[in-house]
Amino acid sequence: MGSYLITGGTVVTATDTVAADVFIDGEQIAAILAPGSLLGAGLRREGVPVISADGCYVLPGGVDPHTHFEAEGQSVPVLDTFATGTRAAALGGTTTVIDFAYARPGERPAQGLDWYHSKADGQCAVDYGFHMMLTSCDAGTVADVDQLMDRGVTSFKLYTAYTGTLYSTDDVILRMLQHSRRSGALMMLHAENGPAIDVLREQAVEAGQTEPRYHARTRPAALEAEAVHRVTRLAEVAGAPVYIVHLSSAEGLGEVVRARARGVRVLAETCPQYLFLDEDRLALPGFEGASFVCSPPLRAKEDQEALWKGLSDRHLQNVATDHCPFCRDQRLPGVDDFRKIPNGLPGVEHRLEQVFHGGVAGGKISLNRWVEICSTAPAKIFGLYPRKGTLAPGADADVVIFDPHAGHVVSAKTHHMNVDYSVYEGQALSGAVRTVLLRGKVVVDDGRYTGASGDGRFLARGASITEP
Ligand code: DUC
Ligand code: ZN
Ligand code: ZN
Repeated sequence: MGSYLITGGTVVTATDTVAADVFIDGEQIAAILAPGSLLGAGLRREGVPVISADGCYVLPGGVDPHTHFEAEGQSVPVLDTFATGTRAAALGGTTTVIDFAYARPGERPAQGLDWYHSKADGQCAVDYGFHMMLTSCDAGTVADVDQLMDRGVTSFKLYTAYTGTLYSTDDVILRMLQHSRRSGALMMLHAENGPAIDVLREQAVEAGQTEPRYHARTRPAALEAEAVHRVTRLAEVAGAPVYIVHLSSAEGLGEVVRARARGVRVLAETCPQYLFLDEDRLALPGFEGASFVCSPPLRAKEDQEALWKGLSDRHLQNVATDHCPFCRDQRLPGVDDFRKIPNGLPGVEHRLEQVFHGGVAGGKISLNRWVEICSTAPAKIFGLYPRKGTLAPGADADVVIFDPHAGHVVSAKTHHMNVDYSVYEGQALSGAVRTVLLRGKVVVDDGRYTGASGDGRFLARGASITEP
């Protein structure tokens, strides 16, 4: 690990946009100074390598707080491993991921965490942490949470959907929120009304409505909004913050906005699929329709506009990918029965570029807000800031050099995720990630991967900043 001087770029953080040079010493940022001043201090004579960022933005590495690598919880396994998925993340400028660990039936969460460490340790191309899914809560779960907090897992996912498997009842959710208030753990909620969805699914199947588009019809936005309302009210009663994962709809967002107006500390993420894709995709014939199944489902075009506004108005804090890819063969058995299609879409590689493209180039958010949404806010919310999420002396030297004038077209032929199709096939993105450093090591050089599996380290996370 040596030193680098990044020159000629515009340094962009959540708060500032300045022409500056970045001096990296070992794994950390050593200094950010006026252009040329570090060279003038004799660094060139000392042989410090210079990376030119002329015409580019220089920003903190992306933090994607929602991925599922090597997950086995659905009917078929996710094919992206920690090695392949994090490599794709690095190529897209994401230098930290937080994946969802879970315990297998009959095991405690601590065993689930051991299992996830055995999958990820030594394999990752970027730094990584874990959330823990809490799915069969009992009297011992509070102690489980405390134990995991001591091991650097400080956020936990509960479900109001998937009755009989992942689902938690309101009493469990309230108790966990009350505990989170005491312990500082952050509860994350998958907010859709599972029992009501079960009724709609049963009725659709009885009526012979089993094509992929009925996946969306049986999970309407009203049932997301209902669950968001309920869990934010429970958080209000508990006096605890709550984080809504993969928020997909204008109606759901409305409940977030109302809860925040009441003073509830609600944080929420949306995902690229809800910003760029709409429910019409599910009506495409055959595999095409099946290839867009995720939960919550894709919504209407108007929802996309509302979500962008939510990001710009700061009611939504993060864009996370919920990367959970399944290939064609894994989806085909569900072409005539949506219940058999595994839920989830690929996307970990494109988030930074997509939010720049749709948000900054699209005139919806500022450069600083882009960095905040993709890096700073998730680092704060998930206990990684200021080590991650900013460019400042002492922060990890996770740096992205982003060329706003370059561009590329997304395609399964050229992406690096281990999945044989892209839901964004043909999307022409303005701007491209050029060079990426992970703790001072160049892992992407001019678009080519130069890192190695095992470059990434486990991140034991601290307490959340819930007012980022
Ligand atoms: N929730 C997720 O977070 N990912 C995949 C499917 C789901 O329901
Ligand atoms: Zn979920
Ligand atoms: Zn997910």
